[in-house]
Amino acid sequence: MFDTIRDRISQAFGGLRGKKVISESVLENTLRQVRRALLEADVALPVAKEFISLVKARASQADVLTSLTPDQTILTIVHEELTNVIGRSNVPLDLKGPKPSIILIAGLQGSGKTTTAAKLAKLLATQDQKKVMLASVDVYRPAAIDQLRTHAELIGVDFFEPNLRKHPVVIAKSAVKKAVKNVSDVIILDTAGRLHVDSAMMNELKRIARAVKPTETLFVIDAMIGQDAVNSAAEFNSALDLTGVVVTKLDSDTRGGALLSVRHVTGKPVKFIGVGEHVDAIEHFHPDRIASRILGMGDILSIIESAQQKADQQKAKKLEQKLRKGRRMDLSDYRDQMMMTQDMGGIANIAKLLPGMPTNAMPHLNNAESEVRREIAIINSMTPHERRFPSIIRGSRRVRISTGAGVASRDVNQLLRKFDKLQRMTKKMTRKKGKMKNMPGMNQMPDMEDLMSKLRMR
Ligand SMILES: Nc1nc2c(ncn2[C@@H]2O[C@H](COP(=O)(O)OP(=O)(O)OP(=O)(O)O)[C@@H](O)[C@H]2O)c(=O)[nH]1
Ligand SMILES: [Mg+2]
Repeated sequence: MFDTIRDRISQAFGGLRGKKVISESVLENTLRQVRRALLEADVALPVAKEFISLVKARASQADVLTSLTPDQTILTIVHEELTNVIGRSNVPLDLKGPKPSIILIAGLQGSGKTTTAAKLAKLLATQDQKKVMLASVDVYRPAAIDQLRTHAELIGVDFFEPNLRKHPVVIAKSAVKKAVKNVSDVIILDTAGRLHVDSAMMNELKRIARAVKPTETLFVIDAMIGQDAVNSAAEFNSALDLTGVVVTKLDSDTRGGALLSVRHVTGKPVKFIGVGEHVDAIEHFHPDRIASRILGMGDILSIIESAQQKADQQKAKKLEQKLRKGRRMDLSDYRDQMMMTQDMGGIANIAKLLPGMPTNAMPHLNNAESEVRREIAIINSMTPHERRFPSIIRGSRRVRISTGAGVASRDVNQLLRKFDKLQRMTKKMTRKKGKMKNMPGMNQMPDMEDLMSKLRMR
């Protein structure tokens, strides 16, 4: 997904990377390339134009170009504005009203309506434990009903058997009546699609909507169609009171234009994306994550999230409190910090997850990791008293510890020297700032913030 646009944008930013001073003309040139990348990805022209002008206005401010890291500041602005264009934040379905909630699915032929209806049914039934009923008013294609029935059976949700001789509006009403009787939480109404927007289809949809008053009216759009899809989105939006959009087929080799434009064109949030033919292949849409993907920031956010979850927050807090009280960090605290790095999967493993990690950085990271392991072994060989007062470690104690840890005496010395330095540094830091930004011991890790910002520039 988005491979081409990502490559093009990354090329555009290549010229900024690491620059300490960025002139107006370099900025101009970069944004021109970004604009071209967006248009090549089939992003609607007004969307691309507005996006670029917003970025330009913010990036041209003097404090950005003269900031310490103008390249990163500009990329942050681009990320924020791109997120804004595609929707700011995730907007979930609003199913809080009286039951049953009615979800009407509309869209052009083959856009993925029936598949999406089934995917949503499964999502709501399994994740939200809703009692779901699937119904179709697509009387034009006999196979359409069978297709939805099969899905309902496979997922294990209720299915409304329509009377195909009746008009779609009548079927829709009966389906809702059945859902009420059935005490369903949600009924999902699948509709027929046409190749192009035509007034007969739109009238029928409008009549269905008027008859059943849907809680959610979702427009399903095929990401592969590009500009045409965006035009049809505008037409559906003016005919129906859309509450959201589902962009499908994002797993295919799409250029991404529909996804990037549809929010701007309709003013309606993309609520879900379809990422495959399978009934599980649906995701809640998170604009910030998609923006990160497009800007080649990969899944950094997810990585940070999981690292944060794994890090032992309590231990870190305890140490911070201890240091704030003016007490010294000892070697047990240091060991806790080191073990936390290991719990997070090790430095090299974390780094491996980062997209575009330079391969020549790996040996260095592996070294850092084996050093962490060595240091933990050394500290494990000490007595609690030695961990608290490392200055007593000399002569025979040092020999005992190094033998116990299976390392050379100088490794013990090296750790002690390093720890002494660290202790003095943290003392200074806590005294100066009253607040610790970087946890001691973590300085062994590559500076993650720096690393991330470098990776963002790739
Ligand atoms: N790769 C991929 N294929 C999808 C996705 N969603 C739907 N499809 C496929 O697209 C084709 C059309 O999907 P349907 O759900 O039948 O589309 P529809 O809008 O109901 O079509 P009509 O009822 O004929 O208007 C099927 O082959 C689906 O498997 C998706 O997210 N990814
Ligand atoms: Mg269908």
